[in-house]
Amino acid sequence: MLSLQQVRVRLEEAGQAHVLRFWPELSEAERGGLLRDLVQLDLQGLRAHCEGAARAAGRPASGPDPLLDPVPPGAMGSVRKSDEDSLAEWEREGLFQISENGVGVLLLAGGQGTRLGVQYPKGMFDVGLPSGSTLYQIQAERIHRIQQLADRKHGSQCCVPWYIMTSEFTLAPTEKFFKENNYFDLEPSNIVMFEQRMIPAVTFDGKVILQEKGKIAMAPDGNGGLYQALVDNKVLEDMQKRGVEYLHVYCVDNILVKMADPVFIGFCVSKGADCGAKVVEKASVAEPVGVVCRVRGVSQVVEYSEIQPETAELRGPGGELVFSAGNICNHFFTRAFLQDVAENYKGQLKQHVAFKKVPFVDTCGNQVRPTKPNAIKMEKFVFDVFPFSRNFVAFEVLREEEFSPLKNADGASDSPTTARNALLAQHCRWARAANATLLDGQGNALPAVASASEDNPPVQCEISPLVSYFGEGLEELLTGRMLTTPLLLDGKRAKELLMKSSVGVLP
Ligand code: UD2
Repeated sequence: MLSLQQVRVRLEEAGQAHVLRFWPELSEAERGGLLRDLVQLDLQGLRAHCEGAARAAGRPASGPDPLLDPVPPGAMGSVRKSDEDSLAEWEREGLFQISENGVGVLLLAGGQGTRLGVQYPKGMFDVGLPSGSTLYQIQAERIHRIQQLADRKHGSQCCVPWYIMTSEFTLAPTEKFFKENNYFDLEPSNIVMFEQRMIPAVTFDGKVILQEKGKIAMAPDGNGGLYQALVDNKVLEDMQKRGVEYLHVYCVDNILVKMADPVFIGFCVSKGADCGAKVVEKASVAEPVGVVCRVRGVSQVVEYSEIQPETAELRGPGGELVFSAGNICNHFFTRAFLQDVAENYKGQLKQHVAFKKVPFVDTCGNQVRPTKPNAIKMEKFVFDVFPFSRNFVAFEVLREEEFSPLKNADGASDSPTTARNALLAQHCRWARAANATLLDGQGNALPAVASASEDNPPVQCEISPLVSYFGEGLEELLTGRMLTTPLLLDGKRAKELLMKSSVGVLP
């Protein structure tokens, strides 16, 4: 461990001596904490980091827009445009790989969820479903079910390990939550939590910000911090030990996420891809999703915060958006590709600049809450490795089946209400496709509504992923049944239904 003197010298060399300005006033505990934080920092890299941030702040934003091209239609797979046979073949391939223990899932859960405004990790959020399930619970149940589907088909006893990238903010509460929930009945040794790095927020002139007299303002290094975190925490070695060759990486807040989706995995594997991304058609010009496109012929994502408005607004002859392939933070990687990135490319990832309001102590030691952005946070993005891929594929999926993110509090788009409604509407469709009639409390049949909204919420019909992952297996439970809502079709209820052979109204 470095001594205070050594830290002081390094801070001076990095032009950051002010960080110890309040040292004489700090308690022993505060000194210990600050020293620990400083020792963990890459002090040698700090100067370059701060200067880079300051330079970036001084530059006018300039995107690569003139060089952008949409992904050619032929280069993109699509659920909508593929025939039943191809979809079935990809699903078969995906389930086979899962049954061979060849597939893992990796959750990006290091974000702070500031837009949603909760003080705990987003995965712990309960969107108000009849089951009261949190996002973590739903995801865990999908892992159970996909393992079961692969086992039934192949007579295996497979495991889909769940890698979870957390940050200083989310690790402890996530660990505690999983423990309290008995790891959602998954085998704890198959859940691997690890932490991404944090980096300091800096002022526009490149000075590390003191959030308190004895505390530096730090933030996670973006979801592209994944690649460094994989190395720091020996995750690729763990994958290799388990025989995991394919990884499905996804973001925490999409309530419809199909984890280890066999169709997507099978599509990517059969195309020989080393890297892939699911996309949905953008819903509007301003939808906050990156666009998958090509820059000088190389596939990559241009993030919503960086695309020029004129480019985002470009339309084709039929009025459709030219850049319509919306990134939904669902990525496929082979282990070999991740290894290549870890060894050769992770240092080359672009640094993205975000301007934020970060509370700080001024030179006199007063606490200040800025009203306009005063700080730069540098972030890496998980998709910035796409240009290093040798065979990148994009796969377009149906929004109503696969994408409803929870980003904001109620009252805005992508909220708990929109996420809840998207899931319930999907489950109503599944129940009706299985020929069930849904009834209200008075026994009246409920009509199917074309699209749910806040004023016109979907019927309360929830199907646990333990019973069905993508609508499969519901006929034997539901066909010809009249079911009173609110309905929660969980494992227990499914057993009851199986036992009742006669068709009738069930409470
Ligand atoms: C992400 C995508 C965007 C679009 C959108 C869809 C990126 C960079 N952008 O934007 O193109 O697909 O999602 O919902 O992927 N996270 C970490 N560590 C961090 C920061 C974030 O693990 O340091 C996680 C976070 O917990 C979440 C995911 O990354 O699971 C996406 O982060 P976000 O919600 O801040 O991303 P957003 O909505 O700006």
